[in-house]
Parts: sequence; structure tokens; C-alpha cells
Amino acid sequence: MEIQLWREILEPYALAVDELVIKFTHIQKSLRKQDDYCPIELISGRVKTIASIVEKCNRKKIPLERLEEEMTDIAGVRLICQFVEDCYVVADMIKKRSDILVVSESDYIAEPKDSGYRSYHMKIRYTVETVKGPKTLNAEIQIRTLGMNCWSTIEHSLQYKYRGNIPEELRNRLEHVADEMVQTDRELSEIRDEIKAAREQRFEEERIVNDILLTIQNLYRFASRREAVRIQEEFFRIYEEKNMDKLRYFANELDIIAEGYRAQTTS
Ligand code: 0O2
Repeated sequence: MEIQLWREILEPYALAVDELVIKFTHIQKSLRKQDDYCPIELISGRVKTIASIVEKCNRKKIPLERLEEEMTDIAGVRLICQFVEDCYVVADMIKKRSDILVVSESDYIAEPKDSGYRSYHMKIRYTVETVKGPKTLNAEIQIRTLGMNCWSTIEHSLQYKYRGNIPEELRNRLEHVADEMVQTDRELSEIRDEIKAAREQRFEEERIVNDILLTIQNLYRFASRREAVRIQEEFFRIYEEKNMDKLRYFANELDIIAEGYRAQTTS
């Protein structure tokens, strides 16, 4: 196939990946803005390289003219979660969307592959608007925990290095690590509430600090410079105490002060 033709084929897939990544990033940002727990920790997407497509076509005996029908992961999005339970929450979230049609699901978390590979796969149909009109294409979403991702990334590199024939000794060690990862995921799930609370607190703190700094920045315009500097120093003093209640209280008081100045300057 000519390179130009490959480009034409792959372009809508690149668009699909970009759009899906933006959409999942939006979910992440919206939930975090509301200080809600977000089950998606990391998002990545990729279009398969031409070399990888050709290799897979050979391996799976897919004729090039049937490529778009039979190779369902030309466009791939990976969603990484902190906890196993989150993988299922994310899968449910996807199933409820009107812009993504889930065609099939493979739960390699409940039933890992012989290699030890764990992940939740969703084959989807997704429509993009191209310059030639709408195009509905196949794509794959892989949902997995940080631990599963770490393992599969390493195993994937070794598969590549050994051209699919990983030496037995190394294979045994990988299986052992896969078992350890299952155990680690299990233990992390057990302390999930604690981790979730800590993470939510970090996002809330970040949001409050951003708001405070923006308000102080505005005060330099509305209030006297001396007053703004005084408030800024007060903020740094409170910030160092690492006390969320005091930080929240300070943010509220600051809002009232800023509102007062704003009212003065607009009246
Ligand atoms: P790359 O480089 O990741 O793009 P599915 O049909 O989706 O339910 P199945 O049958 O495993 O699952 O399909 P396939 O085509 O064999 O695998 C799809 C993708 O899943 C792979 O893409 C991998 O990303 C991942 N995967 C599946 N099995 C394994 C495994 O044993 N180890 C690792 N590390 N990853 C796996 P590709 O084609 O490998 O390419």
C-alpha cells in the first residue's frame, strides 16, 4: 500500500483518538473541579504504527483490504485507574455514553490471559466528522490499574525484544510479578478509602490555593498594594500550617474582602 493511502486511512483514526482523549480528559477535569473522586487516573491514546499494523495483519492473517473491519485496535485509548474497582466504574461510564457504541467487552481482569496479562478491553464503534463526511470506525479502549499497566508495558517490551519467544526463565519471573501485582492491587483496594480521601484532599487544597492566589492577584488591582502584600503574607503563613480548615476559612474571608473592594470600585 502506498504511504499516501496509509495516511488517508489512518487520519480519521487519529482524529478519533484525539477526540476520545479530550472527552476523557474533560470527565477527569469536571469531576476534579467539583472535588468529586475521579476513577480515571491517567489517559493515553495512540494510533497503531504502520509497521505494527502490517505485523499484526501477518500474525492474525488479516488481508489488507479487510483491515478496517477486522483490526479493531488501529485507534486505541488507555484509561489507567488507581483501583481494580474503578476499572469497572469507568467501563460502566463508557457504556452509558451516547457517542460510544460498545460492541464487545473482554474482562481479562476477572480472567487473566495465560501470559498473566490483565486489562479490561472494550471494542467500540465511534463516529468522526471528516472532510469527506461522517465516518464510523472501530476502536479499542483498554482499562487497567497502574499495576496492570506497569506489568503489561514491561511484558510488551520483552515480547518485542524476544519476538514473541520470551525465554522460559524470564516468563516464569514475569508470571511471578503478575501474581505479585494482583496481590498489590488487592491490598491497595483494601486501603482505598484512605487513599481516596487523601487524593480528594490534595485536589481540594490545590483548587483553594489557586482561587486564593487569583483573588490576591486581583486585589493588587482593586486594593492598595500594601493591603495586597499584607494579605499575601498572611496567606503564606496559613499555607505553611497545612491546616485545611484554616485554609478554607481564609479563602472564605478573602472572598468577602475581595467582594468589598470590587463593590467599592464599581460603585
Ligand atoms: P499494541 O502495541 O499494544 O498496539 P481483544 O480482542 O481486544 O479482546 P485480544 O484477543 O487479546 O483482545 O486482542 P489482541 O489483538 O491480541 O490484543 C489487543 C491488545 O491488547 C494488544 O495490542 C495489547 O495492547 C494488549 N494485549 C493483549 N494481550 C496481551 C499480552 O499478553 N501482553 C501484553 N503486554 N499486552 C497484551 P497489540 O496488537 O499487541 O499492539
